Amino acid sequence: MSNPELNDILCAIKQSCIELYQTVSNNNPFYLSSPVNSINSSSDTVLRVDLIANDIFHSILPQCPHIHGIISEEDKEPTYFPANQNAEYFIAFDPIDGSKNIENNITTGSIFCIFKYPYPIYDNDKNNKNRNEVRNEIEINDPYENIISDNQYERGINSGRDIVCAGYCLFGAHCQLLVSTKESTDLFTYNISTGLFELTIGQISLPNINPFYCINQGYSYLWYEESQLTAFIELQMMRGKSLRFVGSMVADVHRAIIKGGNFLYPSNSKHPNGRLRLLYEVYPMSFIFENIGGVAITDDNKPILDVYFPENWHQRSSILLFNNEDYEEFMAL
Ligand code: FDP
Repeated sequence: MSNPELNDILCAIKQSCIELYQTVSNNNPFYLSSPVNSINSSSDTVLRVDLIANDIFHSILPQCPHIHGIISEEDKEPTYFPANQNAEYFIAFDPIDGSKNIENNITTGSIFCIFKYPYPIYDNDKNNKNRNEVRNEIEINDPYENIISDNQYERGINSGRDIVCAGYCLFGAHCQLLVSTKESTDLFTYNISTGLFELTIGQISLPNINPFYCINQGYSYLWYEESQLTAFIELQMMRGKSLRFVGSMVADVHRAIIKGGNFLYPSNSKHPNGRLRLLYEVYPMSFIFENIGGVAITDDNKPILDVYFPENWHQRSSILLFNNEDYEEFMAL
């Protein structure tokens, strides 16, 4: 990577992922998946491995001088590092996605996205101007009713378009890291004997084949009737496509990236705003999908990366990830 600061940040993320991979591999899965009697800020039951994973990232990331602050799905609010006051990057991450799959030995993974502040921290005029412009625009035409909190906009982040790098690390039969920037999306596999991530596939682009569709179809009783989504699923079934749903978003999205197909997690009557979290799951996967030639939209057809940075750190969102062929079919319905 040509940006030395991003390189340093990725080194810290890699180090965290390796430590987490070793922890997951070396501990009893039933111990890791035991609940710790608490609910996190996203209202999910917290498992021991969620806490362990979060602690690992929290202990390693502050050591990188380019990181101004971080927030994870397990945190109530962001942590800012006083020693890195003038740093320009902010990281949102899901320390271990799919953690409910740990006890049955199914792939889980860490997901992250790195925002670069549009303006340096000392440029308050620009930051205020930017914030006010966004606020006016929202008041005029925002159908999503997202209100901007001054706190989150103090450094000028507007939306997912301010992400400069995103990726995930899979903990499965192999430990694999996917890193995506506007320039390139590359997949690396961890080599236990060298202790390094080695390049497996460079310059990934999305396969234009659709052997599978991927959705939790068990929730079809909660879907909105006669929607574009239900019509699309009927089409998949009529065509005899195979259904795949691992139940770890990170593994389901990875399959679509490597073997083709889509990933669909729509809103429903139980989760009218969607189920997955915008900052920790939805933005990063959308950034990756766009970079490799795919499309990422909400179920009312808004490009996800255009959705304003959330007022609530744990805001949920619907997410539909398509390759071009699937997208065209969906839009024609
Ligand atoms: P998990 O709670 O195990 O972390 O992040 C939420 C998530 O997993 C996703 O990885 C996964 O796609 C989804 O939950 C599965 O939830 P449902 O079984 O309710 O669809």
